[in-house]
Amino acid sequence: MINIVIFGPPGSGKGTQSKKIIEKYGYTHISTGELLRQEIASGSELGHQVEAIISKGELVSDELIIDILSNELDRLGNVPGIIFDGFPRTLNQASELKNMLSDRGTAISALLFLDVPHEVLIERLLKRKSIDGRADDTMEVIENRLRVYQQQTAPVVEFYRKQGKLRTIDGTGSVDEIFNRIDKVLQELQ
Ligand code: B4P
Repeated sequence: MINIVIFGPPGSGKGTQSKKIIEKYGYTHISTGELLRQEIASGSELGHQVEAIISKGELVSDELIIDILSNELDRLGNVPGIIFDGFPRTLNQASELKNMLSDRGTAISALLFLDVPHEVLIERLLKRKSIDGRADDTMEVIENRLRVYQQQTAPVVEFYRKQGKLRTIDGTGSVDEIFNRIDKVLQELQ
């Protein structure tokens, strides 16, 4: 079983590249951002709580997201491969993921780190705001999401570097150019 983490700051193209990977390799996509947006759309009490956090650009609690992810893994059962998109976002989530996968007899194969400069991230997210109107894509919230990323999420890279699983991908250029770089790494893992 191949388990990939697609990783990078907000707007680095995790969701965009995940779609391309799934098309070619047929892996199962788990996007914690999508799972949270579904919870919000359901109108549940939990969804209201989640909405208040996401709209400020903060992370939801590790406890909540680990719970959601663990349920999702149980629901999926045995699949040939998984792309974790937007998870882990803290060191605690990274070590919990290691335990959850080891309990299921598997492990992360590689973390693909999409490396994109700050100004390109802001440009992409503001463009998405004008197309999709996502509530957390306003300038103020984007700045906070990038701050939260630097403080809480960026250290996750070291966790995987130490295990020899870090693969850094130049995340600039066209969607297809970036995918070709990712594809080379994935072919080595097959
Ligand atoms: P996510 O849904 O993961 O949002 P993201 O980081 O903004 O998205 P991504 O990097 O996937 O960007 P995309 O491909 O869409 O999370 C949303 C929120 O949920 C978080 O802020 C947090 O509050 C919460 N959350 C999620 N997971 C959590 C966790 N584990 N723990 C706690 N909280 C959690 O690309 C962005 C834009 O760029 C798109 O419009 C795309 O079209 C464009 N783009 C992509 N590639 C491009 C390219 N090469 N050139 C030009 N444009 C490009």
